Amino acid sequence: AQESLGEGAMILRGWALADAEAILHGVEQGLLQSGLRQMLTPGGRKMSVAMSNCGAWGWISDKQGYRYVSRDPETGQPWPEIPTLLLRMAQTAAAKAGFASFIPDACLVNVYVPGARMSLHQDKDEQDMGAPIVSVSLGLPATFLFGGAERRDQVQRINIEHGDVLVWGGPARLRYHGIAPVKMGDHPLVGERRLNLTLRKAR
Ligand code: MD5
Ligand code: FE
Repeated sequence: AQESLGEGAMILRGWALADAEAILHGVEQGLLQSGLRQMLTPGGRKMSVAMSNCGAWGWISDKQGYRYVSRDPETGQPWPEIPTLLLRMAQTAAAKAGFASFIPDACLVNVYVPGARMSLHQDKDEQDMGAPIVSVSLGLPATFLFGGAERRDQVQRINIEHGDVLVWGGPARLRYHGIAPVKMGDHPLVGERRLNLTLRKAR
């Protein structure tokens, strides 16, 4: 099933279900090398979401700001590779939403325990705003907050579940968005957490 959320934004319900276990396994392998950490905002506050990355570029935040770096600052090593199945899935989802030849070079791994949230923001640290972002959600459900082009714009609340894939491109690429505090629960495959994998073209 696919639904448009407005121009450039598409939700592919259950698109990752069949591959969820294999994708989870691949991501967990990478986390053994580059572990999860709660990054600091430029203002010095610890984020509630635990993060890591895979791919040639990884997104980090610290007191110096937000940026993409080619090595994990915790290990000094390159980030682990994007699992092949995840990469292919993101490319077919992007193509389905009208973005052919999407070549992600970064995948931010976001892990939410109950109570973790992400406040309203725009993703604007990538060089090519013509490339979409593909987001894969696994585990506990969440309420996605989908705003507009301006912070003050009204926010839609959209329920996102295990296996859902969202593609954000074109006019949706720079819309404000966030995640409401994740509710307690226990997912049979993923446990007491929500994972979100966002595939991006950083450079
Ligand atoms: C999440 N992550 O569920 C979300 C999914 C992030 C982040 O927001 O920055 O790590 S990605 C949702 C997204 C990306 C780009 C544009 C839009 C939404 N949008 O226009 O709404 O952890
Ligand atoms: Fe975002």
